[in-house]
Amino acid sequence: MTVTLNRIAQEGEHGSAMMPIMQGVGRAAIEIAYLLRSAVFRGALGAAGGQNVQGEQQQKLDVLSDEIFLDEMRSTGHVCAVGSEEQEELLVIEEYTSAPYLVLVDPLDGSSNLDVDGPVGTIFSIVKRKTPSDQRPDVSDTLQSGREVLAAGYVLYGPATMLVCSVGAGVSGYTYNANNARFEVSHLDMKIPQSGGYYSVNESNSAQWLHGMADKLVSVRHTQKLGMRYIGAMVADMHRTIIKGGVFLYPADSTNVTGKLRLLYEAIPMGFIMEQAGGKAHTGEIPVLDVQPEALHQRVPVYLGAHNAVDGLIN
Ligand code: AHM
Ligand code: MG
Repeated sequence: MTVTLNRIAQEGEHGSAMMPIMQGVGRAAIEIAYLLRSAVFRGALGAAGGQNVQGEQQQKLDVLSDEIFLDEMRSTGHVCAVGSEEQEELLVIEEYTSAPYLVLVDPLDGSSNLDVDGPVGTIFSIVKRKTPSDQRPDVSDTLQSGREVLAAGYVLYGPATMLVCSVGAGVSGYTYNANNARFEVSHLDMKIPQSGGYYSVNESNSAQWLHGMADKLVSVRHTQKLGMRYIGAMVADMHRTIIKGGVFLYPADSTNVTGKLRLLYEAIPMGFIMEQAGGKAHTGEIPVLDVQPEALHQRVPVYLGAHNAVDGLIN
């Protein structure tokens, strides 16, 4: 029998509550995957003409993916608000302001790969609201540490579209089967190998890295015999790191002293998945999941990978 995303309902303490939202993520993923495949024919490649809150050029596909994701979260009826990389403010879902959950999302991560038909992804996490259900949800509901996350995951738009997720009871990978329009379980209980694999980082920044990171990386890659791979899309680099081992990092540097990647919708969801896959997720100071968020678009340095590889870089 085909095992689909419905399997999530039987997992862990929060599986049944998370299942409808995961199904919504799955529907958004199918639509975004189709959008990506057909973008060139629909004139949907290229810049949208605006900037997001980080001052980055928005691509048309960033904007369209954001709309799709928000629409599918609305359709679940379980989500009261969405915090997105593409939206400066928290987006309240007016039809369901009393719903129990909020979703944090980077709808189209790695969008600089779009011009070269390279892999991109979606990253998300789900938290329970803190404000009472008869109040309007606000940004304070999003400022929860990774220890309070109920579920998280990512979608990888590669040769196949994969949804990798966790409800806090291990990590499973589902691959989209276009023959029956379903995500079918393809990777059970994903665990990162604790030796070997690759280091993955934008090494062109190494002269600006802080805390002796360039020397530490040379040492770790020699002692642990790591190869090197860098796709430049966090989802694809993380996915390879979980499957092959090693470490993905985006350290602080002299221009970006708090790193580049965003805490709430990049670092925390990926940290949650990495810990659930038996790996380590660290900022260089504390575990990623222990950081108490202060703002929706806050950034942190990240080191995600096998224990030895991460330890060699942060100690
Ligand atoms: P984005 O969310 O604007 O696409 O930026 C995040 C991406 C990550 O996917 C990737 O790890 C990183 O930026 C790559 O940055 P760089 O081009 O500096 O190596
Ligand atoms: Mg991103």
